[in-house]
Amino acid sequence: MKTQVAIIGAGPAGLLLGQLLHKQGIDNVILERVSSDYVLSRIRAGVLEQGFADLMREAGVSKRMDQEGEVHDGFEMVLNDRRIRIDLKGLTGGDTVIVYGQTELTRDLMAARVATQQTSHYEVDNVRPHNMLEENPYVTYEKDGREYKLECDYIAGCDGFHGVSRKSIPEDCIKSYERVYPGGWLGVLSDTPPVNPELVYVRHERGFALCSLRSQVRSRYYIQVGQDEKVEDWSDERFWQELKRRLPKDLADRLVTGPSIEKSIAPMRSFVVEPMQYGRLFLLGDAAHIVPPTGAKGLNTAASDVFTLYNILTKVFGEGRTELIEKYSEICLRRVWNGERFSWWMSNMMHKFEDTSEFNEKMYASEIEYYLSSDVGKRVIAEQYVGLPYDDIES
Ligand code: RFL
Ligand code: PHB
Repeated sequence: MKTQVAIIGAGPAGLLLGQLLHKQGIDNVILERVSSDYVLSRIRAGVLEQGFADLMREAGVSKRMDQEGEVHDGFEMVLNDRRIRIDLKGLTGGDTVIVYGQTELTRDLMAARVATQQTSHYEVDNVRPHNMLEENPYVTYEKDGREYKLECDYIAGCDGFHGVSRKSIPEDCIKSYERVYPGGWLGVLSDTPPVNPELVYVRHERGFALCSLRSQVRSRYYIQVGQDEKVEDWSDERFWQELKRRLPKDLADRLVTGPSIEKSIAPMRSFVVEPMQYGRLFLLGDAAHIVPPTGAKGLNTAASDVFTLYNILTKVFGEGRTELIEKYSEICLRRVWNGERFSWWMSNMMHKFEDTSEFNEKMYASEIEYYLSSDVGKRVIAEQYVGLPYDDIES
């Protein structure tokens, strides 16, 4: 078997890259470890930057996102029970975000792949990239007990944080940077009307809380929990009670509770690997970097990697511009570190971590008070929340 680009992983990064390459006539095959249903069962991101939405449009898969996604002009931050609005549109001169679930956009991308008869192999085992420093790389994998070899020109490692791509790079050729936060986010999805039409990020003595949504009839709520907490110990009732305690009174009073349709704990980690490539293997999305979810930057940063690789490969295959290959990591990392900084900063400002000194605790409280009391401070938050522009690959 032969293709131009072998893509490992059918998360949003792999699927979006595959669709964009297909539009340019570049053949690609996706290899995914689990079933498509399992991929769709993972409840994750909900907030899309404009750049992400534009890429979905360019890929020709934006119909449902444009119909059903909600455009949000702002969001709220709560300090000491005071609700402060970040007017994204006003502060950035017109930029907004779209609330549309990662599950839904993944579903749209999978459907487009089937409709355009592109090849994807789900439930494959033992995926391994080979010959990455040579001109003829290939990927081996097993399906139903048989071994296969997929020859290709380039390999896109879109297989998330626990994938095989990053681990295939010799340790002395990459360096990683990491902060693991003590604690995580306990999330609940419920078919209840959201407590507020816009997202609400809450800083509270008992820990962070977030009120998010998927639509006007489906809510997504999160509370910060300690690092040893287990999801089994959190009944729905206990979750709603704790959430209410962290919300300002007016929101707590009008919170509509109901049975959870999904409940899970997401860890909080900041992680970056440099460089994001090894010969003809490129790392994209969570395979190369992780952010704590506070700034809503994970999926959006994956999308900017996709934008960069897609534009580079279009010129490589279309115009023979192979020298651009070497620029991939450098271009991506500039934006990656911005997303990392913003997510780290938002996390520090809004959470209570047990390893933060009392002094730093005071500094964070003072810093976020200062930002939210100043129009310039709010603008700095707004500009980063809507997403910085993508870098031109010729720059
Ligand atoms: P994914 O989605 O993890 O997909 C990787 C795919 O690779 C497969 N795989 C393999 N396939 C073949 N062989 C192997 N050896 C393989 N190993 C793994 C996996 O099965 C999987 O299908 O990575 P990708 O595509 O880079 O996408 C990244 C995003 O999923 C992630 O950054 C976001 O979900 C993060 N995130 C958020 N990002 C945002 O931009 N906005 C948000 O509002 C937001 N909220 C969130 C989030 C992540 C969360 N969790 C659970 C970590 C909220 C939460 C709670
Ligand atoms: C979500 O709706 O899942 C969500 C929204 C904003 C975040 C993180 C998660 O910052």
